Amino acid sequence: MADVNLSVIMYKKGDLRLEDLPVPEPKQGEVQISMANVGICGSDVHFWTNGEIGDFIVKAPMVLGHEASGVVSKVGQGVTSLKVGDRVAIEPGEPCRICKYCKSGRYNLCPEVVFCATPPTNGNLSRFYTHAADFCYKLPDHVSTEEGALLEPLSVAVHACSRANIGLGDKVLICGAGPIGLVNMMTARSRGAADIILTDIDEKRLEFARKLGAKLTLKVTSSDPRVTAQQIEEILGEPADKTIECSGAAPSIRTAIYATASGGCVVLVGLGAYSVELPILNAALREVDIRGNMRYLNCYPTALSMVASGQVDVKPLITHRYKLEQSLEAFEAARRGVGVKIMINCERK
Ligand code: 572
Ligand code: ZN
Repeated sequence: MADVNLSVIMYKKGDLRLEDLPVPEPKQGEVQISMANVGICGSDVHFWTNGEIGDFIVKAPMVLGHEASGVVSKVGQGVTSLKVGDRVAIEPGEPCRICKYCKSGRYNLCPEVVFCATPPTNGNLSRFYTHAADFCYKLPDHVSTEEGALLEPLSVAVHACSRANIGLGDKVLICGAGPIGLVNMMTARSRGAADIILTDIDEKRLEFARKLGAKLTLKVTSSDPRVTAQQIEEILGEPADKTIECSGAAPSIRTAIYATASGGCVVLVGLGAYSVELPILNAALREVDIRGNMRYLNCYPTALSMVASGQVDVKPLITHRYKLEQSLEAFEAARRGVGVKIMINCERK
């Protein structure tokens, strides 16, 4: 197969192919990027296996991948912030910049955002890709392109912990010990949380979390969320001040509400069913705020500083590495739930 711009393309549900595409040229304000590393996210796997997430339906072939980094290979007209050879992390969503959300500074809520690997927009699991220069962040020499790609999930956590207002001395519950739960643990720790408990139904994930420094973990075994909440309270010594729900599972969201202290806050990060039954009176009468979370907002610079300063070490999240040519194998592994973060290297070697 010709390999001018080898790319990972999903044609339709269950149909993933490696194919060559033309090399895109950078438009005004854009850079062309020779892609370095792209992590596989749950949504990439979900689009491939289900063909849709909510209202977003894959109707035409789409390149996957949005947790990405690379090296600037060309600059478009008017770009002064970056030059050829700069290593960058790519923030995958470009908002419209003119709607009321963009103008008021909440660009993550822009309804017109163009986001990598969200239909109909192509992602960046390719050799070459073009992106708005101001949504690319230059990496210092000592920050690797693998870490650059991991700034994407880390930014989700920076936003979630900010939505929960996690601070000094807080007791924090994190539901779900997958990649997003783990970056939330690291970020909550950085923000000064005193005690952090992680829950999951999978003991292997909790074991991995403990290797990354989790001190408190609970394997969820009860089907009664009140029982699980009681177990969490016993471990923490009191209810959690703030909870970040990363599983999206209905029983876990119910547990999150019961386990959070009156006056506290539950941030919903995990993706699950469109509609779930919740103990809403329990939340309302105890002033437990239930907050949404949409990706991230001005979080890449913070995530980069956290990594560059050594405050967090995201590298151990990567459990499996593949070359772009092996992407179909990598996606099979991701579908089987192998490891934690699977990273694909797009460099021609
Ligand atoms: O890394 C960002 C990210 N965001 C996800 C999922 C995976 N990764 N979100 C959940 C799905 N929504 S969406 O609006 N959508 C498919 C565009 O339902 C976006 C945020
Ligand atoms: Zn993602």
